[in-house]
Amino acid sequence: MKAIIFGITGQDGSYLAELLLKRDYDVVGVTRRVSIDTTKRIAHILPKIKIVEGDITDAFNINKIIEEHQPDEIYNLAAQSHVGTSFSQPSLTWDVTASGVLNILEAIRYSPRKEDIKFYQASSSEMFGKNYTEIIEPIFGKSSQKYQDENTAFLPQSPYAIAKLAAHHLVRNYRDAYGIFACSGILFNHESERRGENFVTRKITKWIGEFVAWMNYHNINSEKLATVDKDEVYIPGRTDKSQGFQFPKLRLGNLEARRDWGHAKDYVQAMWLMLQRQEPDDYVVATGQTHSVKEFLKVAFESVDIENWERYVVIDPEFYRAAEVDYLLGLPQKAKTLLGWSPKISFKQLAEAMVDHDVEEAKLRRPSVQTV
Ligand code: NAP
Ligand code: G4F
Repeated sequence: MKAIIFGITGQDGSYLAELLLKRDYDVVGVTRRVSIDTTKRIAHILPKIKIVEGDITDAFNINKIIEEHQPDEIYNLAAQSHVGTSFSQPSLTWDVTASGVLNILEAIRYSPRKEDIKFYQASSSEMFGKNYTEIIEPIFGKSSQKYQDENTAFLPQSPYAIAKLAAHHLVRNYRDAYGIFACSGILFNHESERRGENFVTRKITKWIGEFVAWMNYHNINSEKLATVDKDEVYIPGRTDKSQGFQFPKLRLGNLEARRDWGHAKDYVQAMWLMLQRQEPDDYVVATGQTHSVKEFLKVAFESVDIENWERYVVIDPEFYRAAEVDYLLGLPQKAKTLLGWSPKISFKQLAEAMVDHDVEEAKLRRPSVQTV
């Protein structure tokens, strides 16, 4: 079997490539021409995959790649995937996240191998935006009666979500109109040790890693930090800023937003399973639990024995969005029943694994211990 992955250098692309290699696929990964190396996440498997240069906004290029490599499966994970950025770069977001998908679908539509190609599109829970389904009887114990599933109407709140929704409808339309085996996975937030550093979970765990390394470097613990300034943390009695005795606080936006967070490793499994079915379809992929950004902060800080995360966080309006998605909780019943899929890694395990990873990584950057 041969698969093409668009977006192989991203978080999900790297895990999916690992999964496909384990299943003996020939993997072709499409990467953009950029001025620096973007293959950090796939460095360990590079010798086993074929890398080709391509950009999904270039229709001719995409067509050529698909014709040349004759894939059995195509996974489109490429996108301008940051919701906040989509407000400042809506046009680029549209070109990549919506039009790019059309380019791939058109290439499949006119391919002489159309019948032999299965296509996966990375749709998003952001498409639900402000909407949810509400039921009278609790379905998740006492936690909530509001959820999103395949029957919930979409109400997108950002240029990113609107582009994803356009792509989602294109996939359905090309499936119905031209008989293409095309599936959309409506994936809720999934994170990992490889998550992009400007998404909220990784931003938090990266900060914790650096902070722990800084405390170790000065041989202190968080209780010793009696002086906490508006924007920075100080070591008492050591106020000479040039000596690095201060550390900038973590600057975040809306801490009340709730997300259904899972681990990316679990979620790429669902992508593959969708393409192994007899019939193409769309599936919600989620954990069925929702947590606020505050809850993530609490679990992440507690994993390095810091109880009072509030002391180290500054609310910065820069990170508020023009329109917010307040609540996401996915009901993955269809994926469970038809794909036999369920997540293995819990919210707490996810946060702890990310913190552990970032603490270790920061240690390598700041290895020595100074005694204050
Ligand atoms: P990511 O880490 O941001 O990766 C995005 C990938 O797209 C990168 O490989 C990037 O390449 C590539 N890309 C961007 N523009 C491109 C272009 N014009 N042509 C070709 N490739 C391009 O995203 P992710 O978290 O892995 O998510 C994978 C997909 O799932 C995305 O489509 C995302 O929108 C969607 N999704 C993600 C989540 C989530 O929680 N992670 C949830 C739902 C849906 P560079 O390395 O060169 O930038
Ligand atoms: O981590 P986020 O940037 O993820 P968001 O916006 O939910 O989008 C991610 O998940 C989607 C699936 O639902 C994907 F489709 C999309 O590609 C991406 O992977 O933000 C999560 C929440 C938001 O409510 C945001 O306002 O965290 C809040 N937040 C608070 N402070 C922040 C920050 N988000 C970021 N990125 N940075 C902050 O400082």
